[in-house]
Amino acid sequence: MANDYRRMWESLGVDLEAHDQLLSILPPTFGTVYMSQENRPEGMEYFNFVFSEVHGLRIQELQEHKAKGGKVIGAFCVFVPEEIIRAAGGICVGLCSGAEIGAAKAEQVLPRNICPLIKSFMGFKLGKVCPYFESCDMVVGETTCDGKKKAFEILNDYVPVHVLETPQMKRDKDKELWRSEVRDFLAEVENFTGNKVTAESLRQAIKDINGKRRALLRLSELRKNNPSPISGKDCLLIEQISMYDDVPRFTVQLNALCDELEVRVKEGNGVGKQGAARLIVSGTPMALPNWKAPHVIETSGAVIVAEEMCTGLRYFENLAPENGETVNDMVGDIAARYLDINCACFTPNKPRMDKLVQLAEEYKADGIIHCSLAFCDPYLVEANRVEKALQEHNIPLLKLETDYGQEDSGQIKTRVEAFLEMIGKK
Ligand code: BJ8
Repeated sequence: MANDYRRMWESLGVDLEAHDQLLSILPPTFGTVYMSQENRPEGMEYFNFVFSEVHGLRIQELQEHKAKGGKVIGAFCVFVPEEIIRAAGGICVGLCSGAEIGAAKAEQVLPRNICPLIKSFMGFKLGKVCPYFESCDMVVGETTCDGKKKAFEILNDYVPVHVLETPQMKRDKDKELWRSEVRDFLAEVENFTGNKVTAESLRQAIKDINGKRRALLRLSELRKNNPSPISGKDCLLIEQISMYDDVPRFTVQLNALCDELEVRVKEGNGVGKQGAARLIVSGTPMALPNWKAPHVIETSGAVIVAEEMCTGLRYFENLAPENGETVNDMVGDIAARYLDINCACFTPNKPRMDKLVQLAEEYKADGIIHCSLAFCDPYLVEANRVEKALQEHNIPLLKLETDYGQEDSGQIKTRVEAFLEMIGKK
């Protein structure tokens, strides 16, 4: 089987040597971060399996889809309306960009001091290390931040990129611009896949994606219990996998895990020590395999109960209505649903502050850790507004700025421990 996979990667044009290096890091890291946890729910088996097959089975499924004439479309942002891709018979995969691979190659076309997520996606593409990237017939970019916006021009030299113009404000004229962008995207996807999006296929795709988001919401709700029945690290893994796994299969498996967690809640069977700090993490997305900060936080004795991030609540907290009559109606509904995402690219972004205060109360959180990638201006600057809002509500906050290297793990641990001591949870 391993040989078959190697042949498959080779046929995709993956650089096998660089890919071997990536694969030599992933399993040990996964073992240290995930398999070392105690009292994990049995339902995590499926997600362990999906991760163990990260470049195997799922890639094979994508190839089978392509062999039948289907298209694979990559996305870097939760603004990409995956309902539309699905309705046109395409498969949408979230491209990870969570590892420091191919940095030297990326720096040939990008400045050194740029957000690690941007450097990572360019490094993955130029280094040909990611079979997902190499499976993509098209990539969808967006204009959320300047770094990404300009990097997509360069990426377009290597793979066709369709860029969605995401507004920076949420006024009526911005809503109209975004609606027209979503409409154009639908036409582009129809053209690219050769499949017409019908009212029926779009309604079904909305239902399917809502099903996935509902299962993720159900998982979130269960974490409101004290003790939480599952670790934050496990939930982050599930949220990361939700971006690329088969939609109906993922939904079934996650609901089965939630059934198990409901029993755990009834039995008072939770993770973490009695009285452990309950923390929310907020900030830039943590793309696979970026588990550094959650690992440090949870091995310091706290339990993460929610992620106010795009690998987290921002991805699934809003649903599109399922009763649209026409394609046009549903495009409007989808556009509205996506514009409700509280990304720091918006100004002002008060709904994000309100949401954080609300989440702290709902999840009975002892504090919030704001975790931003280095050189990410939107989140690093917005951390000031977050701090102000949380101070007004006496919610303790720790601000972290980090990248994909492991060098600062010790320093982060010291700061997390000091924070836990400050809030009386150490
Ligand atoms: S909706 S958070 S997924 S843009 S970390 S590349 S912002 S410099 S990732 Fe994001 Fe969409 Fe917003 Fe979510 Fe730029 Fe910042 Fe890098 Fe970022």
